[in-house]
Amino acid sequence: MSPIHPLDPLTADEIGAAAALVKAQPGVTERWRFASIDLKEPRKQALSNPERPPAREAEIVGWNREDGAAFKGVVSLTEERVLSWNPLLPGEHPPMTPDEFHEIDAVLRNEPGVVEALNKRGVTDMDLVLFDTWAYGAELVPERYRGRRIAWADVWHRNSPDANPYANMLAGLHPIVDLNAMELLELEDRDPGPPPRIMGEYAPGVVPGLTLRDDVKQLDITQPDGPSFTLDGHLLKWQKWSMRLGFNYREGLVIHTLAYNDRDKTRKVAHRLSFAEMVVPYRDPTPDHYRRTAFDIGEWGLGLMTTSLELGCDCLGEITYLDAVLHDSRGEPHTVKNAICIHEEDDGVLWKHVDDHTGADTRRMRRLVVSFHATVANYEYLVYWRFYQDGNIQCEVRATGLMVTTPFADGAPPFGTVIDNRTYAPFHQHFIVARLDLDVDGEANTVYAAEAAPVPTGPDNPHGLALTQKLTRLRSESEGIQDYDWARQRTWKVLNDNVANGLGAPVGYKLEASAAIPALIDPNSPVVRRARAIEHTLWVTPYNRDERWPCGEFPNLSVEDSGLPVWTARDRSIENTDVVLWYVFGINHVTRPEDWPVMPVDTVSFWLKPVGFFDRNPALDVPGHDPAHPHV
Ligand SMILES: [Cu+2]
Repeated sequence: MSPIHPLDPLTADEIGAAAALVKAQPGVTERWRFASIDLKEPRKQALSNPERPPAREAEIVGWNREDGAAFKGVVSLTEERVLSWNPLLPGEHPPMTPDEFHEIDAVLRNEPGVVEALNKRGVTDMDLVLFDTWAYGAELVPERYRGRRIAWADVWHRNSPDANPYANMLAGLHPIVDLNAMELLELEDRDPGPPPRIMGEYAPGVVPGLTLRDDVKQLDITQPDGPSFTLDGHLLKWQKWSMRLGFNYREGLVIHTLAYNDRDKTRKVAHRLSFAEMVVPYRDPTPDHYRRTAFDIGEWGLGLMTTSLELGCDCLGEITYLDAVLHDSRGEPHTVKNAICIHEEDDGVLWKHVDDHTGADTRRMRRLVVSFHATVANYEYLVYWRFYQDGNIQCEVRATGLMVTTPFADGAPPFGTVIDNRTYAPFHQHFIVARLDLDVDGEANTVYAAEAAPVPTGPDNPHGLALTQKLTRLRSESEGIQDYDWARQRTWKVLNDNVANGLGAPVGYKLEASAAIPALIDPNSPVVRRARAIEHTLWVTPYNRDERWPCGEFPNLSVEDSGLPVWTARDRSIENTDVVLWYVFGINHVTRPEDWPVMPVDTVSFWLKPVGFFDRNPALDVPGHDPAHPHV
């Protein structure tokens, strides 16, 4: 075992020790719950001297179920003491916890009023019922329940124990619950009319008349000599790339201290890459859906929703797994086995030319893939960070799982697509905010908007074909708020003006704005007020260790986005300094019949690519198929 590195996630022992320190505080009783116990990451400067590692600290959010009083604090694991323990601000609520999801399910299925409502609809076997609890935005909470730890739920019914749990929404039936009192506050019960007859099954055993294809031959991926990467603790090295892997309850996988070894020099590319928020508003104002906006990271936590990966299904080939250590709401640690998958893939041709004299020169591309999968109730998000031999970095997200669908009585609402008999799937969007703390050859970076600029026809351009590139230096946070511009093919270059490449130009990486989606929503709507971050493709801030959550630290039951719009209102300088890019991308999910009853992956990605970081193609040294014959 290698010693703990300052960026390693908390171990089970550390989580237990952190919880014990808080529980020993006066007034912290059995009625307390913990939403998060996470590494308080050291400042960048504190990492510079490996001889003197910074103290291990944990950040904890907990609350008292008795009165709802919530606190946040920091404990020193090195000194074994509580450093701070302060109340949250009014209106701030700790995120939802998986334990509450399960506890309220147990309450609801034994609640006489709920059982009676289900019986009225012909549902008598409670084992076939799923209570799916969602968080609220504060503005949509009924006045009489304001200030409570309140949530609402859908009720779903499966046809048999093996059947799709999300096939049949019991439309119109929505418990409203208090998660501190763990009680039903009221039951919305509207008559949706008779349920439609549908085929909502995806598992072979329950899909009627399904014949599996018989022309799929075996496909094996083997690496008899093992993979070309090494993993030492959380330090991952592959060819010229190196990085440290982190993991936490909220973001899931984190890529730390990413560097590329260039001619025996370790050149930093990024200090930290992660997903900081995900906002999923359903764009359907009908009674079953108007509250349905999920903050899958801020309310629920991608880390807490991370599931174990299975060899041969989730990952194919020579796989190395890393476990993740998380905790429950009582502060007890537990391990998610095989939470992170590391492997390398063949990815087709890297470069090629066929010469009349020397023949073909072809190099095959390899990529290193670090991935994790999160199941957020009905939906799955599969996240892949990919590192390429030519310095490219790709971040891909695959959305799959089970859509929210709803029966209708007569006339499909225009806010979705009909996907089965009298059943529609509401339109919705998945906005993901990636937090990209790039440090291109050091911290002093500047972001430039780069646009294709066609030159008007004139004496110097008589045929009207000239094209130039326009670079706009983004000097302050207000200038750093950027939108994608298809007409100008806008990208963003992160340049280090203090380091020149061999051509005399500043070294850099660019962010290619693929998968950017516009908000397409009234800026005054309650959803946007909670998630102003989704209104733009890119935000740029100067690095601040405490600025982590673009829609605010506590989106659960929030009114306003207290993250990016508040920080950037100061309009700080972002020139020649340590910048953080916040990239908003995702899926504008106009639902399809083909997404039913289980959705084939919908794939989106964005790229970070070197621009002048190298002087020429850095992958000339990738060996060919047969090194004895260099042109083969
Ligand atoms: Cu979707």
